[in-house]
Amino acid sequence: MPAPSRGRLTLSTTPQSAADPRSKEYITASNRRASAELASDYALLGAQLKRRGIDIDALCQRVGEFAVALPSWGVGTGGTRFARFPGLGEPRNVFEKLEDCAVVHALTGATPRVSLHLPWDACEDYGALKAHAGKLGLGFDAVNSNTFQDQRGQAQSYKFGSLTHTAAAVREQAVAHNLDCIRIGQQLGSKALTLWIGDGANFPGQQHLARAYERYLDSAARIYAALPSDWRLLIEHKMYEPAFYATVIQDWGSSLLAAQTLGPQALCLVDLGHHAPNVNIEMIVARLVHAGKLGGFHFNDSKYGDDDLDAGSIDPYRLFLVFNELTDAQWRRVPELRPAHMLDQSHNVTDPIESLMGSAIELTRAYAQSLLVDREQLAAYQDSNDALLATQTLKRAYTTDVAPLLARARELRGAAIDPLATYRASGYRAACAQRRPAAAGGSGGGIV
Ligand code: RM4
Ligand code: MN
Ligand code: MN
Repeated sequence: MPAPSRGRLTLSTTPQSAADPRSKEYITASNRRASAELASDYALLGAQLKRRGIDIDALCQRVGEFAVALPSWGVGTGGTRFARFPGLGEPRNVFEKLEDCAVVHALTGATPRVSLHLPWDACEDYGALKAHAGKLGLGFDAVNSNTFQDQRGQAQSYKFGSLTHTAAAVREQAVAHNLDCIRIGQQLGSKALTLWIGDGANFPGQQHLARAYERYLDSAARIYAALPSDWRLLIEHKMYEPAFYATVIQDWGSSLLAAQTLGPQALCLVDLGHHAPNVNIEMIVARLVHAGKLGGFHFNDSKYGDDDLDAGSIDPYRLFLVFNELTDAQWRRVPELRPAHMLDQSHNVTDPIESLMGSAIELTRAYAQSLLVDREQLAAYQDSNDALLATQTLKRAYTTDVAPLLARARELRGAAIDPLATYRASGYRAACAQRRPAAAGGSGGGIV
C-alpha cells in the first residue's frame, strides 16, 4: 500500500491493490507512515497556541467531537438541468449509498450519521436497513420528504405545488407523504423531519401570496401534529428554484414565522446556498439563535445561484463566521441550542466521496478556528468600539493553520491522518466500478 504523503499536494492515485478503506488495519497502516511528521507539526502548533493561552490537547478533544451528517443523495454523481455525467461505480440503492457514507466516516471520523431522502431512499425493509447501517457504524439524522417531484403511479401531481396547492387532494397527498416519512424515520432512529418544498410561482399574479402561505401553515400544522414528542420539524427556506418569481418559504422570515406559529418543536433550517449572493448568513444565524429557533444547517457553498458546491470551497471565511456565531452562542450558554449539522451538496465533477470528506474537514476546520477566537478580548474591543482590533481578533483565529490539530483529532479517533491520500491509495472507486456496473441508461444516485 503506498504511503500517504502529507508533504505534497499532488497525490499518486494509482493504487497497487484494492484495500477496504473502512478497515481499521488499513487506516492504521496508512497512518503509521505519516504519524511522526504529524507529531512534530502538532507539537509546533501546540507551542504557538500555548503562547496564546490555549491548551491544544483540550482543543483537540473538542474538535474530535465535531460531527456532521451526510446527505444520502450526495454520494451519487449529481448533474445540472443540462446534463448528468455519471461517475464510475456509483451506488445503485440506499444500501450501497450507506457503504460509501461509511468510507467517508471511517476516514474522517466526523460523519457518523446519514440523512435520508424519501422516496429516493425507499426500500422494502427498514429494519434491515437499520441493521446494515449499524454494521457500518452509522446512524440516521433527519429524514427529508420530497414533494417537489412526481413519483410513478402517484395520484395527484405536484406541478403546481404540494403543501400549498390550491386543491385539497394534493395537499392531502403531500401531508400523507410527510407522515410516512416520520413513520420510516421512527423505525430508523431519526429524530427530525426536514421540510423543504419547491412550491411557488413563476409569474406575478399566478399565486395569491397570502393564501398560499396560509395553506402552508395549515398543511404544516397537520404534519406537526403527527410529530413524536422527541422529534423536531426543521423548516428549510430557499429563495428560488424551482419557483423563479415567488417561493412560498423563500426566506428566514417566512420560515421563522411558520416555526413560531407551529410550536416549540418547529425550528428553522439554514441551507447556506439558499440566499441571494452577499446575504449576511451569519447574521441570520445570530437572529435565529436569539429567537431560540435555530434548528439546523444544510452546509454547502455557492458563488452565484447554485446551492450545492462543496462547503468551504468558495468562501471559507463566511463558513468560519457562521461557526463563530455558534461558538459564541455556546460560550454565552444560550440554552437548548443544538442545531443539526448536515451537508447538502451535489457533486458533478468530483468523486462524491472525496468531496464529502473534504467538506466534512472544512466544517471541522471552521469549527476549530472558531474555538480559537479570544472571546473576552473580542468583547472588550467591541465594547470600546475598536473596530480594527475587533476584526483582527477574528482574523487571527481564522488565519491559524489548524491542519495538524484536525489531523491529530482524526488519528486519535482511529480515522485517517490524510483521508484523501488514504482513500485514493485504497482503490475503492475502481473496486466499486467492478462490482457496481452502471444500470442501463446510466442512472445512479444524484440529482439532475
Ligand atoms: C433543495 C433543498 C433540499 C434538498 C433538495 C434536494 O434545494 O436544499 O434540502 O433536499 O434540494
Ligand atoms: Mn438543503
Ligand atoms: Mn438546495
